[in-house]
Amino acid sequence: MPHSLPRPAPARSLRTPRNRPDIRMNATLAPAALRSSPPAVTAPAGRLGEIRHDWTTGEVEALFALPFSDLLFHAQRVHRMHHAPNTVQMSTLLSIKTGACPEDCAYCPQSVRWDTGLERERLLAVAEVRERAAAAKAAGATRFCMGAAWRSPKPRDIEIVAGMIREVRALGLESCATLGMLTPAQARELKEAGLDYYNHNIDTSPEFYEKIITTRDFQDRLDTLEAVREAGLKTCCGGIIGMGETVRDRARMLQTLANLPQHPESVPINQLVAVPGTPLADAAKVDPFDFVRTIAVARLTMPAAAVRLSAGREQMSDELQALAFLAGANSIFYGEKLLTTGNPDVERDRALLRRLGINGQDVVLEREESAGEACGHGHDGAAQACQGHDAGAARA
Ligand code: SAM
Ligand code: DTB
Ligand code: SF4
Repeated sequence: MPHSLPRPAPARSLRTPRNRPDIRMNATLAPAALRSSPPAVTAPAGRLGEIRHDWTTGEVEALFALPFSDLLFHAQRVHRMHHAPNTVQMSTLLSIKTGACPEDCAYCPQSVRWDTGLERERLLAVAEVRERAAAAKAAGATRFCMGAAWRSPKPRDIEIVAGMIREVRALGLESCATLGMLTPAQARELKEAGLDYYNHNIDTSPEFYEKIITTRDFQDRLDTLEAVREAGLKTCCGGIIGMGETVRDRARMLQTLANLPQHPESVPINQLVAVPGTPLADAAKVDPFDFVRTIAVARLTMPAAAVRLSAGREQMSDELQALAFLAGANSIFYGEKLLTTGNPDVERDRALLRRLGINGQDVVLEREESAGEACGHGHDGAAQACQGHDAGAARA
């Protein structure tokens, strides 16, 4: 196995500061007081930035244990090897079927087991979904994610959702769905309808899972993820921080994701939204720096994935979100609502992104991309930012 940093991906024109000197201070130039100090940055391993699937728990825990600034430095460096800096992908969520879910997920306001005062709603009509997707596009989102409070969809549900996916794609948006467990045949049906991403979170470590959900097991989640992959869909898979898990659980969750045969293209890191009525309503708050550490470790263990600063942003300061972007987050949920709980309003997000000099990411839908008609900038990957468009893509 190589023990040096891999070269940046050659096909992408990222603004990696290749010509700049290493920031470690040359001993002869350093002020006297610093001369005997150890190097400013201690690399935890020589393979950072490499796409790996053999992470040990100890290695991931060691990343969590790094001094905060060292961890963020490494994460930002790896981020720039694989991604356009200052670019964030924006997805808008819509709950297409709300509440009365038979599962017992302890964090979820939509479980029928908890009295959260949530009003249940039937599956929305395709026309309404189309309207909401068009509004999301007009506001600047590039992906539309449809979520349903199901354990698993029925055949008729899949037919209707397939119609929604077709409408979303016809608007020029990427499509994502999260509908619970899928059979391989259902995953293929969704792919045929034009679905780009399937969201299915492992939520936490294999060990902590049964403390949070008893109506399905960790292997059920992995089985659906495999069906989704087999169907040729991109996966969106992450978890929740703040449910009473240990740092080891966070490490084990990220290790599990990083050691999948293929990394998820998208890794949502949710901070628990503690909803009154759920068993986790009074869960202890996460130290914000520990949340940022989790983002950084996701970036380091899955260098090419989009890491989403996901649920919980409404409760975060602008400064904390900026730190999360520095740690390698490059995707957000955009729009006033997540599924049933709040999210920052678009004006606040636009202002924040503008203040930070962050652009919304442009996408070229896969089918258009292969035809090479959409922008003429020669993209090499469906979800890659178009550098040629970046300047004009500032939705903020
Ligand atoms: N029912 C489907 C399932 O569980 O896969 C799809 C919808 S479910 C709401 C999607 C994800 O939302 C969950 O896996 C969980 O990670 C996240 N989620 C749900 N409630 C949350 C909360 N209160 N705080 C943070 N994330 C939450
Ligand atoms: C994900 O990881 N987070 C989103 C999305 N995938 C479906 C959902 C967050 C839900 C937060 C609680 C709610 O709004 O109901
Ligand atoms: Fe149902 Fe999904 Fe909520 Fe669990 S997370 S209760 S499966 S909607």
